[in-house]
Amino acid sequence: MAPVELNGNARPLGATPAPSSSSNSNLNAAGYVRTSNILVLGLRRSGKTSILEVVFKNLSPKHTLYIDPSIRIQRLRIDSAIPLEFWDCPSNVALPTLPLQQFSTVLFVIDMQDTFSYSIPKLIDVVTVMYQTNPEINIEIFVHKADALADDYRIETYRHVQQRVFDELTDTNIDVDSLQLQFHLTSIWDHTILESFSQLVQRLIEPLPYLEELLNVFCANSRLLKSFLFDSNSRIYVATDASPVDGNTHTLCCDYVRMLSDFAPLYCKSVEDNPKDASTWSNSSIRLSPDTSLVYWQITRNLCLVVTIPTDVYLNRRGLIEYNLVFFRQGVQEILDLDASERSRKPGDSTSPS
Ligand SMILES: Nc1nc2c(ncn2[C@@H]2O[C@H](COP(=O)(O)OP(=O)(O)O)[C@@H](O)[C@H]2O)c(=O)[nH]1
Ligand SMILES: [Mg+2]
Repeated sequence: MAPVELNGNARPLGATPAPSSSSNSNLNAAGYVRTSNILVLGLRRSGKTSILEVVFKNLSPKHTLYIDPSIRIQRLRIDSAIPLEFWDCPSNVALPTLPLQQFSTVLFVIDMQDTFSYSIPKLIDVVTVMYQTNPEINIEIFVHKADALADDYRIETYRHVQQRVFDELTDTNIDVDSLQLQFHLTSIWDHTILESFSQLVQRLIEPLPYLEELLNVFCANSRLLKSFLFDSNSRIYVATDASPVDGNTHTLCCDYVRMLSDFAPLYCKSVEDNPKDASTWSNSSIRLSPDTSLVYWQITRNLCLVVTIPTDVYLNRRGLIEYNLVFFRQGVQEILDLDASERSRKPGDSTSPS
C-alpha cells in the first residue's frame, strides 16, 4: 500500500531519503544511550532555571519569581525525539571542573536589562574555552527578558549585544567565521522561548533532513498549508516543512498542543501499554475560520503533528489524508528507531546496528 496524493497520484512516502530502518524497541537494554548534553550558563538571575522550568516543566512564567537561586549544577534529562540532558549551572561554576568534551551545545543566557559589563566578557571566556575543547560546538546565545524592554529599545539592544560579542570575539584567536554561533531574542512570557528552543534542539537532531523531507512530502500530497512535528510535552517543534514559519501560526499551534495536553489526561487512558497501536492515539481538529482548520494527530508517544489545512480539503479528503498519515507515522518511527539504535552504540563499537 502507498500513501495517496490528493491530486490523484500515488507517491510512496517511503521514496523520501529516509534511511533504512532497524525496528528495535529495546534499545536501552544494553544500558548505554548517547545523550546530547547542553551546558546552560550565564550570570546569576539571568533566567537560566526559569527558561528550563517554563519550557520543560510547564511552570507558569509568573511562578518563576519564586525560583531559588541555583547553588549546584542541576541536570535535567528530557526524552524527546532525541535524548537531551541540560546542565543548569550556577554562575560561579568553574568550567575546567566539567567534562567539557561531552557537550555538544552551550546555551548562554544574557539578561537584556543588564549593563553587559560582566555578561559579555564572561560569554567570551566561555566561548574561548569551549572552542578550544571542541571547535564544532554550537553556541546558542539567548538575549533574554525581551519583554522587559520597549519595542524600539529591544531591537536596538539586541543588535548592540550582537555587535559587541562579535567585536570582542575578533580580538581573540578564535576563527569567528567557523564558529557555530546563533543569537536568539527570547522571553518566557511569549512563544519566542519555544521558537528558539526548537531551533536549538533541531541542530542536535541528526536525522532532521529526513524528518523535514517526510513533512514536505506529506504536506504536498495532502495539501497542507503548514505542518509542525511537536514534542507534546515541551511544545518544542522538532521539525517543520520547508514553507516559512509564520509567528502567528506557530503560536496558534503551540497553544493548541498545550490545550490538548492539559485536557487529554482527563479523558483518555494512557497509551504507554501499547505505544505502537495507532488506533489508541489521539487526534483533534478545530475550524479556525471558514477557510482554515487546525488538525492535531499524535504520532508517537512523545511527538504530535499539528497542521493548518484548507477546511474544504479536510472535510472532503479526510480519509485520504489519514491514509497518508499512516505512512508518515511509520516513516517517523523508522527514522527515530534508526537514530536511537545509532545512539545506543558505544563509542568505538564499529558493528552496524542490526
Ligand atoms: N521579565 C522577565 N523576567 C524573567 C524572564 N525569565 C526569567 N525572569 C526572571 O528572572 C529572575 C531570575 O531567574 P532565574 O531562573 O532564577 O535565574 P538564574 O539564576 O539564571 O537561574 C526570576 O525572577 C524570573 O522571574 C523573562 O523572560 N522576562
Ligand atoms: Mg538558576
